[in-house]
Amino acid sequence: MPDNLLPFDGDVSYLPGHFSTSEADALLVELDDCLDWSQESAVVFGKKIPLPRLTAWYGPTGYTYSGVVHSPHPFPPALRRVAGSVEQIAGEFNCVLANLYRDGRDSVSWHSDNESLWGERATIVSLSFGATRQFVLRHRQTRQRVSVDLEHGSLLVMRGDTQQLWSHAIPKTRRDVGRRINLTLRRLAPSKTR
Ligand SMILES: O=C(O)CCC(=O)C(=O)O
Ligand SMILES: [Mn+2]
Repeated sequence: MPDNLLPFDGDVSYLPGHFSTSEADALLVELDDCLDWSQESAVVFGKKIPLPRLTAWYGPTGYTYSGVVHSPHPFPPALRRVAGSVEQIAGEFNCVLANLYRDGRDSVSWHSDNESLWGERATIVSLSFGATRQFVLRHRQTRQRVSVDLEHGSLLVMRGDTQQLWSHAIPKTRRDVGRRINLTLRRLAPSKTR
């Protein structure tokens, strides 16, 4: 595995070119087409706010966050292939949260993927297709920042205490960027599969 990008309190590694350009080109088209994208809204202080991106959820059970309810969905063939491609590196995954950033106005705000669904010290794999976007990590206590540009066909693995001690975000950008699809692969904690 490549070097840890974090200076302390977690483990994030970045692997550009996990997929070749032609494989990533084909997956970008296939995922755009076959995933069941929807415009969800989050409830913030009692108000429904549309998320600044489209999302799709695949997994054996439903998933709820910020009041967004995703019903259970089995993996389509493209997601089975993608999950298979990371098994050697990070093990098996049974859930995917997919994000579609239509342009630079789409984003994901500061958060950690630290829900009990994923268990403690969860490993989360993130795959990127399409436009390069900046991914920023911020230490929850020291506010120290680390950023990495997530390129077409790249893989990012977050492990250990990363979700407990760091937050992450994809900021909006004024640059004229095209569509980007991100897949976050997650594993349900054993106690949550029933
Ligand atoms: O788009 C990305 O690279 C990050 C998405 C993310 O953090 C999430 O879905 O939890
Ligand atoms: Mn996340």
